[in-house]
Amino acid sequence: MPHILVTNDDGVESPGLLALAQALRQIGDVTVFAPNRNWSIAGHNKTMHKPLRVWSVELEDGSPALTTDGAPSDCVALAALGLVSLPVDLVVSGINTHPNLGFDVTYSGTVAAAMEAAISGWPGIAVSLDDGDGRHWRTAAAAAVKVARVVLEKGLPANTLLNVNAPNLPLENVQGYRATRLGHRIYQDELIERSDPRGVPYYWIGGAPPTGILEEGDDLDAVSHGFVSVTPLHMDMTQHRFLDTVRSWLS
Ligand SMILES: [Mn+2]
Repeated sequence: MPHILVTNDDGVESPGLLALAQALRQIGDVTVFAPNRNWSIAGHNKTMHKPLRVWSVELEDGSPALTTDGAPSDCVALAALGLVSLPVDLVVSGINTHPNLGFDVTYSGTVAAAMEAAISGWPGIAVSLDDGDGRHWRTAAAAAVKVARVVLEKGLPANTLLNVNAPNLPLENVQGYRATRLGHRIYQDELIERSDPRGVPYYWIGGAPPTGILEEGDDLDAVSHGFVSVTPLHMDMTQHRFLDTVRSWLS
């Protein structure tokens, strides 16, 4: 059986993590190593300025897990440094409670864990569930199993990860799977100013959930039409088409 490392950014007690771990046990030996608190929207971290503690805990179904006060990406980094039994054949991060579409991937702790996997030379998959009424974990878990199965068989190119987003629908209502590119998120953030008990102002980034520009072929469009979106991401963020222009500026 392949060895699958499962992590997330919502914390070790998240029902999405449990659903993912349980589903992936169909196809591999699962080690769960996840943060002890919510790291959503915390991006890609490497904790180097403080010690990291690791504890053994149990998931709600009684299965063993490891947890830490580090970030999701720290879980993967610690695993790569030998904190779990090696080798690891695949890292799957999620199931995130909210979607990670378009620019969201740059904020996401869920995606950051899969990026850390890519940096460690392991295939990584981030799995997220769209917003909406109820939580159709089973749909996202089934998508994770399907994609993980293929990745275990075929592998991924170097420095590449997959970003999977499932629609929040009953499994039987899913329209299918689409390979997509990242879409264009529109954030509706608002500055909320309040005063603390001593009258000193503080600020919150508030506002409505993000929307986006839906374009055929992108992740936002696929999920909004009931498809599971699978976006290949690359660690090389170079804007290759702009490289010649920058070169010309410097000549
Ligand atoms: Mn999250």
